[in-house]
Amino acid sequence: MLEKLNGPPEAYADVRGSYKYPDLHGMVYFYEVHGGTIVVAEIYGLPDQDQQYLGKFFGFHIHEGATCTGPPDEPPFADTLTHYSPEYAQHPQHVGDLPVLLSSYGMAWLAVYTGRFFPDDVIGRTVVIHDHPDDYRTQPHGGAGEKIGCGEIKEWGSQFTTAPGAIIGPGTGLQPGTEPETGTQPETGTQPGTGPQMGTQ
Ligand SMILES: [Cu+2]
Repeated sequence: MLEKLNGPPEAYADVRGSYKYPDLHGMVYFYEVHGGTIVVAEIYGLPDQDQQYLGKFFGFHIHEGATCTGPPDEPPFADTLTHYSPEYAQHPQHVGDLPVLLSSYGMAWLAVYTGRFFPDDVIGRTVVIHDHPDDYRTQPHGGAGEKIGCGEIKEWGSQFTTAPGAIIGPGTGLQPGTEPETGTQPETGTQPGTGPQMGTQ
């Protein structure tokens, strides 16, 4: 299945932190493969400052809401609602339940296969990162705590046709030089047809 990652994904989410976590950012990619989806997440700026070497675990789910918005008087990303679960299910049997992220010096990279959904099923929903690990028991959210990061899941390719300023890449609020291995390179996946470059350069 690994060769699938050399091509473009079917969907992606551009993840940003809440106002309390302005350094948090990254990308999540969704590749359709083998009756399901490979989810690849590359996230920077996770809050593990007091435990950088060991890192920390952060809850990571697909939520059913479509946007990373919410009323100003509510906790961040309230409109992401609850875990994506087309039919009633208990946690962690929601379709959108995923393994936790593990950070190291604020960075996390995760690849996981799930047969619970196809990329098409989650376009128009959101990925959410929480400040605590998921215990995979507590109802209904795994005790994962506050929503600290969020990305809206969009069809791959849509980022190339939207208005200037909406395009992923330099000048969109990402901070060049804060990502250890990329330097001044554009964020991955900015060139049509090439797909994200998973460290294959
Ligand atoms: Cu969640």
